[in-house]
Amino acid sequence: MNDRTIRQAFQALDQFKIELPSWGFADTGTRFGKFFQDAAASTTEDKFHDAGVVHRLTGCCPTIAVHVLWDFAPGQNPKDVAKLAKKHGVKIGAINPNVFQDQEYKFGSFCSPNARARKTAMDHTLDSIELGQAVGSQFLSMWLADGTNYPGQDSIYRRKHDLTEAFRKIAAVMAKKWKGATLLVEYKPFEPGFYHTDIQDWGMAYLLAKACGKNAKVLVDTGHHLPNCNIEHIVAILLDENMLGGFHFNDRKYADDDLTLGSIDPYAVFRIFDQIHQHMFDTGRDPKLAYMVDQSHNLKPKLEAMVQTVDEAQKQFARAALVDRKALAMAQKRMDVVGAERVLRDAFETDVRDLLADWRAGHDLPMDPVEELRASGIIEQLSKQRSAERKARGEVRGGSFA
Ligand code: AFD
Ligand code: MN
Ligand code: MN
Repeated sequence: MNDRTIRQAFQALDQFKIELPSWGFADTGTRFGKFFQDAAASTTEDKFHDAGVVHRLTGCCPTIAVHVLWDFAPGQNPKDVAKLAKKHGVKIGAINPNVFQDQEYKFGSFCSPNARARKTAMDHTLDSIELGQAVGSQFLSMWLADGTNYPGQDSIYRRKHDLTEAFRKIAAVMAKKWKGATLLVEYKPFEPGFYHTDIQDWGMAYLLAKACGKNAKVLVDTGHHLPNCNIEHIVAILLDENMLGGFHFNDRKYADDDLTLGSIDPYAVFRIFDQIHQHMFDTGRDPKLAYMVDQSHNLKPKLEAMVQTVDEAQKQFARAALVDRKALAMAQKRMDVVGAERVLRDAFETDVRDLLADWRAGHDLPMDPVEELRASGIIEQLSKQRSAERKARGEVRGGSFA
């Protein structure tokens, strides 16, 4: 690695900010049950505290995505929540309305055949826009669980029309009341809908975002793809169309597994970042993507899992910055297939731990944030403190394994 490539990687790391998910710090589980962690966050302030810990360890996580129903108490002044975040060294990032857990959404939210359910979803989302504007957020991140479980259950056409009409209204209200904010349209192939999901893939999300207008873009959740899907191809197409809004980072082996990024396929992560760097090389333009984590764990300690994901994202992003774009273009022009592939593999196989350590040293950050967290005793201290707080609140959770 010569000085020029190291400088290139350092510049890439300087720009690479990763937003943390508030829900990633609290106890969650699978549909088969939750396994509690004593150190897990219970309150919104706990989540902000934990995000602040991750940001201080990594230096690249200044914002936290919030879930409206889980992080704001009814009637609470959103500015007070923003102040609480600031107290812990982070700012509120993307606003996630919740149109999937209320009983009313049994047959869908914006796509429901029940007009009242559609209205409830719209009212909640309009409230979320007010909230986002009040806290100075830049993104409204929409994920719907809408879909059906059986052939014939509902009209796919009617659902598409109602959905498009609703999202156009949301985008129009944002353009008026929340200038500069972006509507992120997230897709997911299945779950909880097991026959069809109304926003099932990148194409449907693209159509919907396009129908909304200039302030809507597609959100790629790296876990929301069917097995063997070529995600970097989708990323390249959306980038080239200026329709990629950002990412939810996690990894998958089978479905929406929400595993830590790169734990299953680090080369896939590298290839996604390679397409972003290639786009910036080709166009000279930074697409200003919203890089966000979306993971939740009950086996790995939550804080460790979050720092691991951020460390992995930085590692792969730095590697992708090392690709010799000129040599790659030359090999592609000569149709030198092995030569082109070797340019990519040279960067992917570069051990960037020392480079990352140097970048971190330059920012007064620990060389290895995961090791620093594990040696710090923070998790043990939080386990004690939060167990005592739960007890004082009379909260009984049926104990926890560790
Ligand atoms: C679930 C959904 C989706 C959404 C996230 C936060 O699958 O990824 O972005 O919850 O609401 O993981
Ligand atoms: Mn997601
Ligand atoms: Mn998901």
